[in-house]
Amino acid sequence: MANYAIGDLQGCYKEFQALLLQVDFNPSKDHLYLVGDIVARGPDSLACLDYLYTHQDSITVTLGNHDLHLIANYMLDKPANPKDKLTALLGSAKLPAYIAMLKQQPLALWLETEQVFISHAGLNPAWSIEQALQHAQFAESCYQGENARDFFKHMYEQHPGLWSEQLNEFERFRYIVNYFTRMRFLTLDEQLELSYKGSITNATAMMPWFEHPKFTTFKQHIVFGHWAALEGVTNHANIHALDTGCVWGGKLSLMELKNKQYFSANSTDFI
Ligand SMILES: [Mn+2]
Repeated sequence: MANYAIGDLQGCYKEFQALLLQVDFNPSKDHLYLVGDIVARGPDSLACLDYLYTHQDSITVTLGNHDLHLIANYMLDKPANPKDKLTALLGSAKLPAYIAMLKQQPLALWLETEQVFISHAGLNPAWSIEQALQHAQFAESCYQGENARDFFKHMYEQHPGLWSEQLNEFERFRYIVNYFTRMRFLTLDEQLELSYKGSITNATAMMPWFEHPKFTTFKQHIVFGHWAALEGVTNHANIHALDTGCVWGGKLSLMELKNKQYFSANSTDFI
């Protein structure tokens, strides 16, 4: 029995299958954690969800921004962006079942045995792992509850800069979702910086979230995706960036969670 994590699939089904073959993934014994962004931009989002659905007892996803966007569009009856290449998925008779499956997935996970925290974008340094899991549970109850449509309606409004107990439930939901699914940079006063789209080298008055001083003495492992431009590099042995840009011509990365051993499949082998 083994546990694995794989970075952002984004419809890269062939590389996904190649990786599972490489590690001899056995759905009847092993468990697979996907760090989110299963769908969008890549060639075969439908095949990825077909596989997840068939093996859902052996797979857990920590939802990414693209997954939440798919659910939101579905629930709010909004059209997809053509560049997301979701036509086949949106035309599938299985779509309602796939949306229901995605909605059951968490935003964050803690694996005690492996000492691994997993979420799509990482861990907000202002939160302990326990607090992060509590925030994730609140947001999950929002998108799994009967008022889910209302929460999705408010998901794209302005980010509430600071956490406060005065935030209403929609603002709290949005704040938590943004940290778990969209975070890359933090300002020097530790607020989420969502507008900057440049490189780390050119970033001024901000830092990648994992460069926060908290993480110099952080002992647990963090597994995340979302940030292909990192090319897997965080300069922290215990902070694992698994989005290695498969959909952009890079590779798909897998980590065996007990021994922290890496495997990859190059997208250029599948053109
Ligand atoms: Mn993402």
